[in-house]
Amino acid sequence: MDLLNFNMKTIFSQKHKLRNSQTELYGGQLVRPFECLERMDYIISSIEDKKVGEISEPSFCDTDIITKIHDKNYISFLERAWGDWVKSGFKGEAIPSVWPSRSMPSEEIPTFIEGELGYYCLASETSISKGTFEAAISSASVALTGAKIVSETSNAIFSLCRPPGHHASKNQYGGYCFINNAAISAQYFLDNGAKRVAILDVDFHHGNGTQDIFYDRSDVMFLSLHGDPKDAFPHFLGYENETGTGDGDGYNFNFPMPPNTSYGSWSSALNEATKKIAEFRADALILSLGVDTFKNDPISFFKLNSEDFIDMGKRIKGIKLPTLFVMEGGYAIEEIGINTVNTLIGFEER
Ligand code: OKP
Ligand code: ZN
Repeated sequence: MDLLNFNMKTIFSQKHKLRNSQTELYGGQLVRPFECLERMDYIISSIEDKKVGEISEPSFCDTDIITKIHDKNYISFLERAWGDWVKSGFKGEAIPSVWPSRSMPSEEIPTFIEGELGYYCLASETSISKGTFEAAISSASVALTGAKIVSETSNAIFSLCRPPGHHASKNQYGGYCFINNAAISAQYFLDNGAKRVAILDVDFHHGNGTQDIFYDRSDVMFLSLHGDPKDAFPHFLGYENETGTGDGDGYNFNFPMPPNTSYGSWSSALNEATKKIAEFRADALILSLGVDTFKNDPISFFKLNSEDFIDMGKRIKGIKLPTLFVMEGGYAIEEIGINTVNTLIGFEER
């Protein structure tokens, strides 16, 4: 008796709830974060409604892989940041207020928490609160468990990560991201037999962290479709002329698109990206899946409809590679479930 309509397994940890920040600096006010824990409830209930497949807890994590991607001092900063902030007597959540900007290019790492926050943070909307590090590690374990299964079985897996990861660089957090779940998964594939891995980032925002991590490497191709950084977060990376450096030259592709882009032109860019992945002869694909390209997303400006995500899933299936889906953004929370699941269903339908 098969009660499932599809057979895509989801990895998910309840520990994401440890990330429950109450403040996001937005438009000069402290608001409830867009990246909230209810996002997961909507996705889980759509997975159950559409009978996408079984949902299981992560069973694997590896700090060595995490520190192949992120600097050790960055990870230990994340681990102690909340405690140090509280010890310093601050009352709110931890938000940086000063940065090593262009006119202060010293490489020294400050020792006081306010200076450290500016050093290790790339954007101030992301407050650090109690439990943030523990949730980020659980999110990493969701990604790595998925990567392990894909690597062992070649079956597609959905790693339902929260917090997301694609803005986290080697040594900076921000854009709601702390550990780069897609990047550590790519490293897992490479350490377990893959020669080349492609990371395709379809979140509305440019995956600056993933780009930074692999910019000088030819074993991971990074491709990102996103809102033009002239108009959209993260603003300071994601232009078309960023093609990689050193060994990585020719292995980075950005497809920035203007406000009001709809699925017609978006999917043309996807087709171009798909061709690059085929030429690269990747052994595995990681899809950084954000559904904030949706027309009603409150912080984004593309115009995808819910049905478009089904077609997106079909085209990703057409790449014909062992695929790990890693959850990134999506803030129209009423529709985040259906948009995410439509992508998975489009991939699973023949
Ligand atoms: C994280 B992910 C919009 C401000 C945007 C941060 C967005 C982080 C997005 N006015 N602030 O890529 O979905
Ligand atoms: Zn996003």
